[in-house]
Amino acid sequence: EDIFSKKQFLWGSATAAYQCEGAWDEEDKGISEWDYFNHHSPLNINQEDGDSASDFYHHYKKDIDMMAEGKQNTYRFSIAWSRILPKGYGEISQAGIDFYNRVIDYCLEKDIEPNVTLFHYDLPLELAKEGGWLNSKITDYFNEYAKICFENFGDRVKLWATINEPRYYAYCTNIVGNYPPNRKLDFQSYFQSQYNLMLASAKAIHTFKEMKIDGVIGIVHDNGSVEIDPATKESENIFEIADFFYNRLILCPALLGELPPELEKMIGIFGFTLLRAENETELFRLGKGDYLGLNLYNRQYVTDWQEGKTEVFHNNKGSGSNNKEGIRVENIFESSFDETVRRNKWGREVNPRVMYTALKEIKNRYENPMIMITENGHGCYEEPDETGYVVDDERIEIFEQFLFYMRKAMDEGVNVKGYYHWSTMDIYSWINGYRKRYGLVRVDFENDFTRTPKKSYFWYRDYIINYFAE
Ligand code: BGP
Repeated sequence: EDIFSKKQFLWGSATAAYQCEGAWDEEDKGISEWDYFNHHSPLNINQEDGDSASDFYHHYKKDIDMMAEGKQNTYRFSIAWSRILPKGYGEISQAGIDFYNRVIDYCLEKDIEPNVTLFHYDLPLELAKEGGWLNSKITDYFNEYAKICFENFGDRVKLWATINEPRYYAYCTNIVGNYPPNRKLDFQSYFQSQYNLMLASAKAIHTFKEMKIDGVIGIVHDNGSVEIDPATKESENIFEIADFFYNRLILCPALLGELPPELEKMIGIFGFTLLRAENETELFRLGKGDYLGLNLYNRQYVTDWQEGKTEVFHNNKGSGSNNKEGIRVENIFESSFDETVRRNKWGREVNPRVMYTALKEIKNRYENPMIMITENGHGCYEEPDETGYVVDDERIEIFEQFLFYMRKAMDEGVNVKGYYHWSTMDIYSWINGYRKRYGLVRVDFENDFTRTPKKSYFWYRDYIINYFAE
């Protein structure tokens, strides 16, 4: 019996290793690029790090208990590559394998289906030193690491994702420059990293199939669904360009098993060169995923290039300013600003309708794939009362709207099999540290990492109960 018929619908929540585990150097864990960045880089603006994070490493039972009590039937988390392979390749850490075995087994004991992501930004430092995602050898390193995970956990884990948000990750590491290795406006590296990430994913998916693991595997894409400002003059052209920039290098390989047919044209427009694998056609064909994981927060609202030099607009500070977020690519296109849409303190659109439009678009353009919403949530500053309880009505309001639009898309035939709220409990936010909170459960980072469920936790629990009662 497969898990989709057993569970009917997967309702859960998600985290990522570096953002919640802590125990950054416990046992023989290797150092990741994020450990190094947060400890040594002057670009770590808030001087926070994930050394202890939410201390999930020692609190995982409590967190999984709370998922179960909250009626969640699945949990998405990632494996820290440097816990399994301290150097990224070579020697395996048994302590690392044991930790994930404990987490997986405890999930299963509580009837929580583990959904494992192999890579969520925390590259082993040794690999970063060898050029990271620009080194063409990385696709084989990743494949080896994936194979070790399949061998060790594939008997119990049925839901897998290779890589989290290759596009957004390539963007932050190469264009915005706020994620290590902090390259700025480096379009060449942006496109090459995406290509290498997709090739790595394809190889791992092929390995998974060859090993005949009983389960499904896919990749997780950030929702970059493109919408055109109605004032745009060359709307068709701009749509094609922006869609390539945000989506197509990921979605075509992931869902169709091939590179986008417009690749050569786009190489001309953006002016980059790609170092390509000789047998790429075969590799991408064999590396098509079983489903798409979609992290859905907002859309990409774009228009024609107006004027001015290439520039990125990214509000890292959470100061509440209402400035445009996005990019201007000189002579090509730029992000637009929609004044009518609500925004969070970080200048990002809070726009639940996009859940519906993105899902419909993917259904219509990519052969109606199986989809899981692997992340969706709302980050904000929060104050608990004296008992530690948080009345997060703002989160609940937005959460409800997102679910409404997801259900509407499902009613219209979009094949959504699961939903994971971001995040299970409060965790480290990559650039904004611990003040930007997403959790259904409050974590008191100053006080023994005490967990207190928020109002949204109970709201979600009741939502799930009602769903199954219908
Ligand atoms: C996604 C990432 C997550 C998470 C989330 C919220 O891009 O996959 O890891 O952090 O965004 O983003 P942030 O923490 O920057 O607000």
